[in-house]
Amino acid sequence: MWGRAMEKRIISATSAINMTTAISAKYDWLDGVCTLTSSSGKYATGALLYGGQYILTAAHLFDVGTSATTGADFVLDSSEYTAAFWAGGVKYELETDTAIVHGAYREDSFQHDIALVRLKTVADATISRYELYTHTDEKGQNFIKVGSGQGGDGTSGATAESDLGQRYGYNTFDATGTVFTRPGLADLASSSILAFDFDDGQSSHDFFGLNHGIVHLGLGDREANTAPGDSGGPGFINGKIASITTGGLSPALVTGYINTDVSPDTDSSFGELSLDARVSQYIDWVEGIVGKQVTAIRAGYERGVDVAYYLEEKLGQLRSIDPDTWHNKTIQDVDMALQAAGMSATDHYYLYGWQEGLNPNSYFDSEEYVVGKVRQLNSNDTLGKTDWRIEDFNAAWQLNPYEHYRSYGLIEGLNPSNRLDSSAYLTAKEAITPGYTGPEIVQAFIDSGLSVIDHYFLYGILEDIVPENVAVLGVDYSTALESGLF
Ligand SMILES: [Ca+2]
Ligand SMILES: [Ca+2]
Ligand SMILES: [Ca+2]
Repeated sequence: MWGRAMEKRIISATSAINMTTAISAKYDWLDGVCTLTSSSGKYATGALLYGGQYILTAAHLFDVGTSATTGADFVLDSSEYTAAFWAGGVKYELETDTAIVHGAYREDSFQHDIALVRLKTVADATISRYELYTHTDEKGQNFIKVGSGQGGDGTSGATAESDLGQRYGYNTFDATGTVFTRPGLADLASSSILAFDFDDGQSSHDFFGLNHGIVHLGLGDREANTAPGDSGGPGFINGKIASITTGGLSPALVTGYINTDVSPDTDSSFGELSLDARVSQYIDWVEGIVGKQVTAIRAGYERGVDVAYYLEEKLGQLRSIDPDTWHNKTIQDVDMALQAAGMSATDHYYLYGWQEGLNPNSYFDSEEYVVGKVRQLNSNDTLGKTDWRIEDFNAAWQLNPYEHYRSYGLIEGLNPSNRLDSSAYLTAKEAITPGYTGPEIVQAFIDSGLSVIDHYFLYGILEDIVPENVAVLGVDYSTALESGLF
């Protein structure tokens, strides 16, 4: 179909079996990635979008011909495809009914390889939904690629037939398609393509280094490539979908390019080139069909932790401790280091981060929270004492103050930080919730197990509630901290 043995793919640089295991063990949030199988035996990959009814995937799953079109989208019956998700140890097999293929896509092109598949019914709420990465700074960023395709290794290429399970790995976006100005790959010269190469750490196999002066020798044993069956699979930056697997090819087959391939053919081996559709170029197209995406980040907000924020906090700390190692690293690198240590960012926060003085999101500040709690103890004359100090609270609680907030903050009327006035927030919620009194809203939060911060990240953002600073602090917190007096 591609003429130059263009393939669609994902393959681990190391053991495919390990990669499969790693998904379920470490990355619960990847459970919104599905395996798409057709009644005619095709298989591919997709990812569930916000709203829970549309799957983002590749256009080339569908037959739309090669003739130029008017640009109108292709609306097709997709019922031959079933979407399988694994979430919480349960397999969900969901039927699809309609595919919307981007109107600029043609079967003989690598461009505009993007489609949406609609599920017959909204997916179960336990399955993760994803937003789209809207920024255009993808070049140079590491990403996590997920797919259901063939396994193998970088030296031998894609050898193992897919078991239709999923694997993930990492790579780095080297360039957009506009880098391909020479005749051999001129048909890829598009700003709506993201390209990357499969590195084994050797300069002689660095496709972009040798051919375009974009030297990057890969991510060691985490470097991965796509393989047949991975088509449509998401590439994530910060938990958002930045790209979709289109395919790849061996530079040995391209006139005018230095061959960096370690094996003669297109087989997803080291030294090959891979191409993804660049999602940031299709935001309006997707939103026109699925609806406006919201800025709440289900995938990026877990157990009270805004993952991207927390990784930024951790990166800042690492840069101050070890600037030589970390000054030019990104939060993706931090995430990879944590994953290599066997934990997610959220796990790290609850195990270690809070003890290192890091905060889980922009609205919780453990120092400000504890000061607020101590002030309340004093003003309530708690246990007949009006000289409570921070060390008294710490001695009595001994755990992470954020866990205190999540358990008691709402009931006790405490602000999580000076940047979020809880009572102002609840008043704003009351104003847009007809039929509910303030106390009923508080009770509804408690019944749902939601802190005010949880509500904000999961719902309040959608409802246009804007957190307000605490209006009257009554005491200069920094002075109070120094003096220990409240
Ligand atoms: Ca690479
Ligand atoms: Ca490279
Ligand atoms: Ca090869």
